[in-house]
Amino acid sequence: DTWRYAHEEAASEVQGVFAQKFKEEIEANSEHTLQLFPFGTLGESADIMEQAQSGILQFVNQSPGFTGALIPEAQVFFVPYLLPQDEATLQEFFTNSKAIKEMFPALYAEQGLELLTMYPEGEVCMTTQEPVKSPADLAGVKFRVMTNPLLVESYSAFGATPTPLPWGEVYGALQTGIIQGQENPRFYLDSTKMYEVTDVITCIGHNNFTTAAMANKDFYDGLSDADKTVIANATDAAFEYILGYQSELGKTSFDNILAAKPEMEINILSEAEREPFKATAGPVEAAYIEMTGDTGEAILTQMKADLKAAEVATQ
Ligand code: 6CS
Repeated sequence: DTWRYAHEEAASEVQGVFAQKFKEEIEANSEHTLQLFPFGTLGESADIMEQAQSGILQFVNQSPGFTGALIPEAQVFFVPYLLPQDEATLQEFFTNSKAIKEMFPALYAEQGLELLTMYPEGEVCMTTQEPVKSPADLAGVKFRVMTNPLLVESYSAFGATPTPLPWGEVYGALQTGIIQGQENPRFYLDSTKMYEVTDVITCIGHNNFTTAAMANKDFYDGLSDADKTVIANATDAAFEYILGYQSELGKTSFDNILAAKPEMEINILSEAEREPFKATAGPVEAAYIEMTGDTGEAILTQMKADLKAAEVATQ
């Protein structure tokens, strides 16, 4: 059969490279072919999710930033400073997390989705027009966030005026001044040329961009065991590949940006400067629990245990 797979980025970006690897593995090990639809070819993130839920698409890659509007518990990835910056710990977490492997699949299943894997895309940093050294510098800044309520909560706590927008509107909104800031992983600030429409990059270590690959559940449940094995193996291969790929990519992003725009200001805030941002973690976590109740709290507790285990395993 021909299976259709849509994702939220360009073919050459992290989600595109993951999808390409997945496709190669499926096609090398089965009679099936995969047709890939990069960002823009079938609409915004919300559109491709609808298409996957309705079965027009067999596979979709969507970040919790958008899935959080559908599965409130997925917003846990926007509790600031929950995920570590240490690369080895982070990779160990994504490889073995019980929250991801054993708890999230049931929540995705309720939405007609078979969760295949979650993986990291790199450290998230802000880009703005003016320097950001403290939450006070974000006062009055209309800051674009992905469309989920907890991210709105989080950027309010950072002092900004959060403005949820689909990705396709971000560049133009920065250009025309409707918004004055946005956040994304390092590589994406480079590949999407955010430096053309903002002047300052600020890293406060508050998050790593998480994304997820999934299948339409009815489609998946109807597959033979052999096909399910092919999909599981292709997922593992793409996951393994992307861990190293995205890590390497993130290391050169700022050099590329400075080469394209030498006057770009890049500020990595110090531990002391990060303190007031870190202080928002408690209240945002409380807002998350209020939004998601016992299921959300159980996931948060498990994630913290997984993160602890990952830290111990990589020491
Ligand atoms: O900010 C966004 O909306 C986008 N960011 C990334 C890194 N991937 C896709 C997503 O749509």
